[in-house]
Amino acid sequence: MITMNDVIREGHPTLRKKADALSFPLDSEMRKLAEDMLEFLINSQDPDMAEKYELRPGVGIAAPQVDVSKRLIAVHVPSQDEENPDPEFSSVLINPKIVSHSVQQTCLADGEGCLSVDREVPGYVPRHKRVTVDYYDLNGEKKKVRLRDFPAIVVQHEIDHLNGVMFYDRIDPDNPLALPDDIDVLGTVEE
Ligand code: 4LI
Ligand code: NI
Repeated sequence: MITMNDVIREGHPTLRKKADALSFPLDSEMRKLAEDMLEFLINSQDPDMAEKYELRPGVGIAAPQVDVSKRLIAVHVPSQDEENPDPEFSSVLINPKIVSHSVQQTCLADGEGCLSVDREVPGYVPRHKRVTVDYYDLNGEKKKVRLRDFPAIVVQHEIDHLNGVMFYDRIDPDNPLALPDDIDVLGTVEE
């Protein structure tokens, strides 16, 4: 299983590389990696597993974060709705591509965290509020998904990793807490 020891941290050159596209059929090693990445996220969100294995909770992870420079991400965003036991979005996405997005932007009120960044970086990270993403699943089937708000932010953060981009590259260096006009802030009482 994947633990924090497998996760490379900022400063490692792999995090700044553009990852390579995958081709199908996936080999068994890549398939296993994809399954392990999704399992890591699920474990990291389980209080007992997280404590036992010292996992930091995450909702997204990209293959370059485990030093595999391939275009593969896993996302597991739990439902906030108590009535609904299904996760809001849980998938492995291979060769993901944002094919369209809203003009409207959003950002997290408390900023973004990253499994590869062991410090708090204050500042708003502007993201598209809605995205349409084309990708392939583990079986090589072509998929299209429309996401908004938190799941959309997570997928954008993870696709950035495939392009060597860190979330803090998107924070305004002169004024980290300046908000672009008309941005919608997620996780505030107005939500
Ligand atoms: C425990 C169990 C407050 C601070 C609020 C925790 C289950 C920050 C937010 C979680 C923040 C779960 C998250 C991300 C932020 C902050 C990621 C807690 C795990 C909230 C996910 C990739 C950015 C994603 C909202 C510096 C490791 N995740 N919080 N950002 N959660 N989580 N990101 N921001 N301020 N990062 O981190 O997985 S996109 Cl689900
Ligand atoms: Ni990250």
